[in-house]
Amino acid sequence: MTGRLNAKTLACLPASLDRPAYDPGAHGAGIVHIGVGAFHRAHQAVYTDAALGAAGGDWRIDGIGLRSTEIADALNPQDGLFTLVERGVAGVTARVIGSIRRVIAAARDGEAPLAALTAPQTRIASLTVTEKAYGIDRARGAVDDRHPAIAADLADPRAPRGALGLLVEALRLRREKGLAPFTVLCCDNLPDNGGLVRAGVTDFAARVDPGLADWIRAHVAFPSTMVDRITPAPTEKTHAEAERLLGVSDMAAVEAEPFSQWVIEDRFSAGRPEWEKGGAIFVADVAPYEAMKLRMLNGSHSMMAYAGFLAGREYVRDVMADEALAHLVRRHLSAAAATLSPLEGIDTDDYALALMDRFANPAIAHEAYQIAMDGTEKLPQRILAPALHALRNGGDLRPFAFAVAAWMRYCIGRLDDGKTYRLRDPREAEIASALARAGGDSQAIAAALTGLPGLFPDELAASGAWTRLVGGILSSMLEKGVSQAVQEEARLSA
Ligand code: CS2
Repeated sequence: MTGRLNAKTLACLPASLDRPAYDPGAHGAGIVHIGVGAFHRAHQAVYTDAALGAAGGDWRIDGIGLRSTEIADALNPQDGLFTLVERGVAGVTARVIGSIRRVIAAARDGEAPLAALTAPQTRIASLTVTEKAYGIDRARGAVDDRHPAIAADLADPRAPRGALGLLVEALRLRREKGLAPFTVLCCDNLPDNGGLVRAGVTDFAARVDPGLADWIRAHVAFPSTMVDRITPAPTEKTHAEAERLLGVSDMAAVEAEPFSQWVIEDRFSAGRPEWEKGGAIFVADVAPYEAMKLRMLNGSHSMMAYAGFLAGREYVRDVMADEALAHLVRRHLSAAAATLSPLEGIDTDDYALALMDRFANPAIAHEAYQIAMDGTEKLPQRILAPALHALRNGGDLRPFAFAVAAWMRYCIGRLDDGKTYRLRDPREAEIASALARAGGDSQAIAAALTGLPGLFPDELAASGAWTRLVGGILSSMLEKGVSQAVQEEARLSA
């Protein structure tokens, strides 16, 4: 068979292939999801597919791509269908997912996102837009006026282009029309992600219409969630694998590890799919799960992305195959675990062992360079928060200082062999001018990057113990080269 995956060809796929246990076309949409990238397709869309199969309901997803038109062009001709390729140690399995109904490309169809968000049947607005897209200043619990999307949307709030602006305008219109609000569900790797987005949305709304902000405070639910599944960016290989398994082409296929976890606060004002049918866990308080995942999984991910990339390791699995780096990952996991409050039923040693296996998965090609991007958005919750905890409680600071020194070395944008690369960080211009002012001295570089406004907690930046560690490790990386510095670091803590 040749052709493309879609509602017609679905019936002709090989019998061995898992597919929706329901007729996708018979279910309406109840969720509008902003950010239909690979992570959403390998995570929330899969849980929703399981919920639709087990319990039915009008809970399909209308996706919104804020910038990209590619995902709409890949998924719409396929009636929203795509393949999830799961790559584990035991082999490859594939499953066709039917929970996405269509994707709106906001760049092309400016009216459609608000139309979807204000449809009476929309009961949940969820988001996976990456940390940098929100533009919320956590310390002030307010939007950051200098954020490009926030500034543009505050200037023209009736024609929003950013995630927060869209949510606020949609809620304003729903209130005006007498429609119940949707629940806002943030699925990005941010601590207290529901509380953070609530603060941003209400502050944005207050600037547009204070009465709207009061209404949002009183009526809109913002449950927090912890999302987890290692999902490398799809490549040509992903498409080729899907085509081999399906017999038809699939331009929206994604690949992921077999492991998946979703922990959600059960506070939905207008109902929700039975995501527990797909294995989601509903709890009263997500915070301890979030802290564990952000500090252990994401924290060690960031550390190994910087140190591994600089030491010439392309993928996470290559980092894990390097004895010294794998040792530093293990060290980081245990230092991060020591900063957590105990969580009933969870053993952080077991969690760390499971993470080591997940990282080492030889079937997943997860680029260190992919994880390294947006460091200034990721470090605070992944590395700096546990570092501050360690500082206050006499814990082990060195693993966190090593991660920060590796990030600083990465900010220079040049490998030890002279090859250059792009930083891909929303603050890269600021970083470049801080580095230009600092010159070549490692202490000056460390001080300049530590001084980036709002990045490091004051208490950490002011600690002599901390700055000495970071400066010392950075200088060893610059003088001896990263590979040598990694070897010595591993020996030191063996
Ligand atoms: C990674 C995450 O790219 C990154 O920063 O740390 O995307 C990570 O793979 C996921 O959070 C795993 O759930």
